[in-house]
Amino acid sequence: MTIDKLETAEESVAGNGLLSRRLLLGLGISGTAAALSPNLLAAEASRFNIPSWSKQPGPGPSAYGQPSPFVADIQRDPGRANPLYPGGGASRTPLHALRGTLTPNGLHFERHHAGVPAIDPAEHKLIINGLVDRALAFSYDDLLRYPMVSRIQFLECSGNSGALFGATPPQGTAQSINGLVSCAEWTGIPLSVLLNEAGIDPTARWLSCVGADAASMGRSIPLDKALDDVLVALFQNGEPLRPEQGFPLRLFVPGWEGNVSVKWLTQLKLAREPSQFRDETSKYTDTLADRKSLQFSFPMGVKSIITSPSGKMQLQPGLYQIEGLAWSGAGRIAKVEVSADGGASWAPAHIDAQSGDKSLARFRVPWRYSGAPAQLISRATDSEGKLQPTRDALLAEVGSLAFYHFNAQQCWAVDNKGEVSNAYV
Ligand SMILES: Nc1nc2c(c(=O)[nH]1)N[C@H]1C(S)=C(S)[C@@H](COP(=O)(O)O)O[C@H]1N2
Ligand SMILES: [Mo]
Repeated sequence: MTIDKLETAEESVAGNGLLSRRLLLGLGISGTAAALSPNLLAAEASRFNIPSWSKQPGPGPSAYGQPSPFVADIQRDPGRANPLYPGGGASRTPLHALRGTLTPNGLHFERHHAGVPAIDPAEHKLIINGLVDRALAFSYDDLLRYPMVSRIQFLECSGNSGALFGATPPQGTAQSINGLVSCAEWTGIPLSVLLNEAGIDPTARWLSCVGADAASMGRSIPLDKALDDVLVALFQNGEPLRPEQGFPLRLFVPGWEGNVSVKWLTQLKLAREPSQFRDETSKYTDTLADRKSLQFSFPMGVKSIITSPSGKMQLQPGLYQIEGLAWSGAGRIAKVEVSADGGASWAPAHIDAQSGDKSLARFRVPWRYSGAPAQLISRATDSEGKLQPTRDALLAEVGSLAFYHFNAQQCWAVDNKGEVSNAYV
């Protein structure tokens, strides 16, 4: 099928080149792949060229696999170390370079307040005390004997995309602006099992959770959430947690800001009140316009980002897949819409397999870039019917002193030279 014939199969569904998602679903439209990669070679041209790697055996099996050296540039972005804050900082997931919905363990984002402790699991204990019938101490081996459950769920730092609160649009990539979100299969013991084993005093309302890192990171979570769906996670995508993610064990609090998923977990203390830890008073509170602070804004709002095309990419006129990720702390993603004209009109995106509640969903929609300027925006709706707000609506609600929990619609502007940059609309 020639490209000309394909044009007739392209069904416009919204302004500035957005096409029906049917184009990407393989519904008998041959030639779509060729239109997406205009440099596709005819098979004859390369048929007799036997590459060197086909002529002799390669190295044999290895003890622990590594990514191909040809994709060695797909890396976390750890930013610059701050000597005043040893071990502190974050590294971001290269969202623009990945596909699917799971983040490989080596590329899961990191956020550490005092670096990664080198914990010997044989020396580590998880203690449950406070308002319990009997205080308990679990070794790593004790915990490994418990029945475990597995769930595919996202983790997002509440500081993710925080630069978008700034007065001028920050320039960067999907990784540098939005890369504090990842998704993994977390396997561990339901926290309720361990708390019930200690025996919960009926007056207990809160759970104080402390990590064994030098930051002694502590957070308080309401007991009803702790008993609902929180895990003491020991495995991540099938292997023991990486040290960066909290080896030997961490709390995993589905749908809530990443900070409460305390890594290197060592103590759980039941109490009547929250502990007022440093990380829930001086930090991780939302400052409102009147300079009062909202403490304990736990759930992450409904959000989506376009990962391609995204910041710093360079486009040529032609057919593209706009694709990205959507998630919500409230549950599933019900719908994602994409605009190419700054929000004037919207096309429904196709949502690829979504692993379940509070997992990342991948969406895509075909788009013909004519070479004229475009403003690409996505907006998600979750299973509770919540629509991702515009930036203006979010700012009107939380004020301009806010820093955490940015979940507004984000715009990538494509100019008439095909350069993609971040823009406010
Ligand atoms: N003990 C401890 N737990 C911690 C942190 C920390 O510095 N120390 N950082 C928190 C923050 S701010 C986030 S966003 C998540 C990040 O988890 P990750 O590094 O596995 O992505 O861990 C949380 N748990
Ligand atoms: Mo965080």
